[in-house]
Amino acid sequence: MGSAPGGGCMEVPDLTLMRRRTFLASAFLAAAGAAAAPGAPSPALSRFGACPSPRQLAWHKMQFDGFIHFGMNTFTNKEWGNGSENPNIFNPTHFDPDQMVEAMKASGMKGVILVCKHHDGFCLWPTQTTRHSVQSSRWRGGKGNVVRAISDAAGRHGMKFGVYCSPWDRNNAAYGTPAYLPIYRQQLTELLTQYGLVFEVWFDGANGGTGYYGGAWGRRTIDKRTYYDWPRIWALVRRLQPDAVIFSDAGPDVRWIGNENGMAGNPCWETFTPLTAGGQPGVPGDTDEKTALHGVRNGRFWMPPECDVSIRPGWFWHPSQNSEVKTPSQLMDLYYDSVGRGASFLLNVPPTRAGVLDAPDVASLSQLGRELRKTFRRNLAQSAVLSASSIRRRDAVRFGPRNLVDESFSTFWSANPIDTSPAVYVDFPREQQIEIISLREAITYGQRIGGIAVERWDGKSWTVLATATSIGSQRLIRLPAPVKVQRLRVRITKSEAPPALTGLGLFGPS
Ligand code: FUL
Repeated sequence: MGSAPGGGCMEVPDLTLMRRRTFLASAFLAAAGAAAAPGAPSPALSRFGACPSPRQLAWHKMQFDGFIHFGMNTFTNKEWGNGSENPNIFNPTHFDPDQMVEAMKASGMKGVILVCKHHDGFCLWPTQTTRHSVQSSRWRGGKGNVVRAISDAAGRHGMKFGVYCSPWDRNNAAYGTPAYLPIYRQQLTELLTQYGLVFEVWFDGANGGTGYYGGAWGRRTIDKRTYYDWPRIWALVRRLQPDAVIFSDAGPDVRWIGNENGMAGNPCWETFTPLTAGGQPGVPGDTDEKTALHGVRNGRFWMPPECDVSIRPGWFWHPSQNSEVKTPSQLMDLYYDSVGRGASFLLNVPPTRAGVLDAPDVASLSQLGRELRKTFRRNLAQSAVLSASSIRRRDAVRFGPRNLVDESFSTFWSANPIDTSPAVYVDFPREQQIEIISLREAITYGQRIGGIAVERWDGKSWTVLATATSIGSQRLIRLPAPVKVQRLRVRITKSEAPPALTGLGLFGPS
């Protein structure tokens, strides 16, 4: 018995494996011999396929954000206003942005995206582009600014801030004509220049139709692909907020998952080729929902999915839905079905007419946060001996399995390119109970892994506890029941390039 190249773990007495190890060991030595002189920097791992941009990498780290739908509909008890609403109706009596942001933060969210203008066209900030805004409401004598208040509160509580500004505007007289386009760009310009750093700009896909455009009821039909001149809008966002990701049905940076249930498909690839838009990214309202649900293996673009869903049946607050607030356990399931499949989870929590989050919603958020903290409190893998079937360049510092548990996204374990069955071994000093397994790929280098098996050593042989295909930014596996293990391995069963994993988490029952 020897130790695996990562050092530390007991070898499995399997002859085939031992033969392969011997072969691998000599191959490593040969590779090491061919390497540059000692002290010379080794080249970085080469990237595979479409890879994330720095702004996408920063977004991937957030994983869980809040959405706020608040506006005219809150007061009219509707989901879609038609553009004829009287601005005076908007009058929250106890508006408290800190209460909202604090409750969201308590759930584990990292950012908050505010619907600054919904399809009814009412602007929650004092825009120069229309009178149909908070300026014309009696709220705070027309001096209120919801965008300012929420963005400031986000800043105070260490949350990032994002904006949604509906392209469709059922109030604007110019909607559907070329004259609306500079108005819309001006609205975006105001939002992207006056409220600090924005982490995400959310472009909704609902487009064109009936409304009270300029006061007269009518239908305005537009071509969603050409009308808005999206390339010009993307360029504007890039210029004003270079670090913000742009969300729409098909990117360019983040794609819609294709449903409003908060669930990603399984598998779910971070890469995508938006075929409905002629293979090009970035047309809101234009996607193939079935394909978006799973993404496209080796797709043309790194375009990770976002799963949006409301904590209530509606996006806006309706008193009749007070008893339909999702429970902490439903929210936990959604977390596993989104974050746990490499997507981000965007959970809408709509404020009441008073301008606060409602008690049942706050209770669910706080319980969810407690549950998440409890579940992921202690990574048992940190106290285990970690080893690997092989280590890239035999450089255990840069590429060894210890990097899997250091909580850094920039260090990772990578196998030697000639390792045909790469695996990481986990040896606990004492038997442990595990229930949740977390894996993260080093996605800077692309989505490489296409299959893994988590196996438990029962003293004689390996038994499979779980398998998965896509990993990406994170894969969370919940075992049906806690399992006792002393020795475990994560075997990469399929990979398009030498695998590179940045995180391995093993969590017991909470
Ligand atoms: C949809 C909109 O029509 C809904 O009202 C909501 O804003 C949701 C997030 O996106 O397309």
